[in-house]
Amino acid sequence: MKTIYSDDQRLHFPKFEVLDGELVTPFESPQRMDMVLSRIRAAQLGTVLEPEGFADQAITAVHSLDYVQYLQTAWAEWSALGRKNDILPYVYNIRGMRTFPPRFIDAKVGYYAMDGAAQITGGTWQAVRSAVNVALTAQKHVSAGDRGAFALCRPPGHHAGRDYLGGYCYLNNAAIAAQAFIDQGAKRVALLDVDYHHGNGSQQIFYERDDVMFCSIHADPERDYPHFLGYRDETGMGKGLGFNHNYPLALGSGWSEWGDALQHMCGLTALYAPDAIVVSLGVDTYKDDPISQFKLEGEHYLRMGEALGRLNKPTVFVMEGGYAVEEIGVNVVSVLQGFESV
Ligand code: Q9C
Ligand code: ZN
Repeated sequence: MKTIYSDDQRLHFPKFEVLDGELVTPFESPQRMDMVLSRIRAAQLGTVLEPEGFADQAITAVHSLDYVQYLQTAWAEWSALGRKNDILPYVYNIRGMRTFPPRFIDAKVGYYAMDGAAQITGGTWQAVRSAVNVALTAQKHVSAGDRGAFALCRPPGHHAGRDYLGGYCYLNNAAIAAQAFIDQGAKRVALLDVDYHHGNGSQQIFYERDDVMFCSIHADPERDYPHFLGYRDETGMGKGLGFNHNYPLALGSGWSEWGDALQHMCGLTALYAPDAIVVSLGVDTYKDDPISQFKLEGEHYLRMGEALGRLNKPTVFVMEGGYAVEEIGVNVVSVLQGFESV
């Protein structure tokens, strides 16, 4: 299987994040990509390719134009005021407030943010934009006949909604890849999210649509991030009703619970009969993940890949979370090898 990867994705590296009220070194680091790349090479998974370039149109098909322009210009507007630190909101656009798109940078920073875990730095736009190219290049290879391709995206994307960032995410790489299949003529695409956290951005983007089915297995949002979306009763709206499926699991869940949810999700996916599948591949479900509380073990990633492979559809894997840096490479590659083995 081909891997698509760009060094430009290293240009984003915020100085800190908040964990339990404390400033700590960000878990979402460039080092994560090194671990995955070195395992891909050691396991001889396949060639590692640079992304091609793609027009912004593929992005504005799922994100609002004003939001994309904000991401692109935020650092220039911020630093023009003499500011040197990474961009972090000091206000949020909460219930009952004015919701017109603001013009001044400080208002925009709060307006387009879901939380404070997605700072914008001087290199963020270049990294985020190249991650989109990585996802779209993988999509292009699959569209051209590859059975599977791996988009080693960073920063991740599944928490980014139509017009907001959050949870280390800026542009929704997986949603952009799914939409690209549709724009190229696919009738149905399944977006399967196996990251530990609910893919709130992906859910929002496709919530009222029946041409992209969104399914997510994740930590119960009552107890873990993103808290305000990802409950079982969110099943879609309008013509999207019945095309959104959430599997919230209790903290501490292991393979017996997780594997059951996967089996159910794969059953629904087979019935949906998609033309293509996009997998939001987070491996923060691992037992030793520093910010997560599921109990999956190494062998389970192979099982996961086999189950996804048995769906027997053209599949794009898009990297999301996974922070136990020593093991994320092994676990990601196990999923991809499991997929290829069936
Ligand atoms: N105690 C992804 O995995 N902080 N994003 C949560 C929970 C934000 C995770 C802290 C986690 C975002 C792509
Ligand atoms: Zn996650």
